[in-house]
Amino acid sequence: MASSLSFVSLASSERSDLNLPVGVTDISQKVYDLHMTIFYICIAIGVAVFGVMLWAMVFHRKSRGVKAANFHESLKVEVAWTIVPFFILIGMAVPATKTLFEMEDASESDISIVVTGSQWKWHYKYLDDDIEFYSLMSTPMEQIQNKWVKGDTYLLEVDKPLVIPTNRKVRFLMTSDDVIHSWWVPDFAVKKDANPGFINEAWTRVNEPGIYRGQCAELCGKDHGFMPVVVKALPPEEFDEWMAQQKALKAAAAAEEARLLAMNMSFEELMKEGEAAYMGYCAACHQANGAGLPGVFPSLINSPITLGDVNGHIDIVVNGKKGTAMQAFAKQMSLKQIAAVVTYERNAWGINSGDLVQPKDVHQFINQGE
Ligand SMILES: [Cu+2]
Repeated sequence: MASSLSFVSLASSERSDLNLPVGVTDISQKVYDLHMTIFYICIAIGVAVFGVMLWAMVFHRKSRGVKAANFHESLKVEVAWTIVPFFILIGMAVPATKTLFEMEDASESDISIVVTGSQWKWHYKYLDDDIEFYSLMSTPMEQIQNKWVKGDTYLLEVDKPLVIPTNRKVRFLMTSDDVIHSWWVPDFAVKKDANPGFINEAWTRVNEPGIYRGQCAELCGKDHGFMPVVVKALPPEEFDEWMAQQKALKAAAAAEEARLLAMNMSFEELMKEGEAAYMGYCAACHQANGAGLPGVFPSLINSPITLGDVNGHIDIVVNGKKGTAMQAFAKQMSLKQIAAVVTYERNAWGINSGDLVQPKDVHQFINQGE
């Protein structure tokens, strides 16, 4: 009884741990229907074959005194067991081929996205809009190391999901930077290998807005289990808004960077900005007079940092010093503030080295490793 109940729920429920998901696209629905059709055909064949076998074993067994028939080369039987499977296979192949052709037809798409796998992250590039970004798993290390309680989306969460519109045909162009990966989102019925040097096509048209999760489905190295796929499907108007926002953010970041890198600040300007930044970020520890607190926070006057190599000075502000209270300020301060504070510390409190550090110098330092 229990097994027949679970069989019913297996066939009818939308979400089952035992069966394929129905998904949220017409194709995923077709794949699901196809899968169920074949499944029922298999059940029918199984019941028929084992039924005849059991019937023969029970009612025609030797202990009942039944004598085995003794015939050879029955034309009727041989024709039947050739013709019947032939029609069964044709019956399965026709709908399967139709669905496969549809899955492969990425033509007349509304938008195209290049999906590039690399060890161990996904990169998405919207071809029509010149927007691109990496999508990295965001599950904290502490959960993986069993130090924190694992969330519902453990190993299936990313910092920046792929965003696509609903009700539009989205074409994916899959490729890879290194080894073979496979981009897989079960709810879309899309699973396609991403091969280095090749481009594979796939497509989807999502009916329901929502967040859909998948994984890399090709064993691609030690962190294969740590490159999830997360897709956010937005209604078309919201997608267009999101895209406009991405473009505005990109333009703003480029303009600010270009402005900063093109300018040379004067010594006075750097000292003024530097003093303000110093008071804001540094004086709490190193004190307003740069003398620090003996035994607790080092003095900056007569220090090997402020008197030494400029790059070493930029380094300690940008990257901090591990194991000490000196933080990395790269993400807290702007390029301009870092340049100004380094200039200030090299010219205040009677040091007067005359060194000028410009935002572009800090930029160059930060990017030299790339
Ligand atoms: Cu992979």
